[in-house]
Amino acid sequence: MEFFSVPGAGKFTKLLKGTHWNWKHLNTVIRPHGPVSLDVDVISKFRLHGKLKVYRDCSEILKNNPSNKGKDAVYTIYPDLKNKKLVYCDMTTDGGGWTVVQKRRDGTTNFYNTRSQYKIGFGDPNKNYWIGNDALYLLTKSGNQILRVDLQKFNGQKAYAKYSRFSVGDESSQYRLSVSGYSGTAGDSLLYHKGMKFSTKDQDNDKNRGSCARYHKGAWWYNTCFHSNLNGQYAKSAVVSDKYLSWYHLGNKLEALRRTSMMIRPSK
Ligand SMILES: [Ca+2]
Repeated sequence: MEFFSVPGAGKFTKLLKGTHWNWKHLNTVIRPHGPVSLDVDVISKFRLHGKLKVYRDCSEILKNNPSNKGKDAVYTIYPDLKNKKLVYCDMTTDGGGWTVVQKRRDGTTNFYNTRSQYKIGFGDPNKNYWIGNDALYLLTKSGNQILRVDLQKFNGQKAYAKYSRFSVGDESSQYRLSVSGYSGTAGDSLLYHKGMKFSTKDQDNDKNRGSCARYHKGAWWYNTCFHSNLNGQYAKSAVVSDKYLSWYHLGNKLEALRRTSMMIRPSK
């Protein structure tokens, strides 16, 4: 029997409509001379009070929660304001609010990965990771991002390179690199990569007749081929070779580095 043809159903309907509940009729049981029983599925529609705070990047987290200053850690951001991503936030260096997009600490994470792995990102934000090229595009498309690259050699020496403008194109541009406004102590080893597309071992977008990504065992905005290769293989010592993560203008040689990080922050 249909719910609405049951005697008295109107009363129930009125009762349920008077509530703020979303409900659905499930079953009706009628016994001769007995009560009519109705099964109704009630889906509550309570609204959560208070705003769920969603932050696009580490600078927004710090701006809205100034007590996080100095607390470098893994935080949750929403680069497109919908999908979450775990990232490391540097809340200390140069005022903090930096979203770390690349980090190398040791050799426990493989960086010789495919186009699709670089697209979504990989690794552990606490140790070694790549944020993902789609996230890089989303976080830099506003056009006002600063990039800071921090490098450490195996002898402990530190250096940095800062760029006043940094952005990465979308997937259809093959994540083309825009970078300018260098300052710092490490030398400008990104200049040679300006305007280049991102290449991986399975997608050759470089200007070399061969594959820079395959030859140098990395993934980068290769030209023909590189002055920097921060996603190259991890070496256990300061070997000079074109296979490892290096930044040419730091010492004018391709010396394997111990630690690297790339991080971004809005300029205003
Ligand atoms: Ca090529």
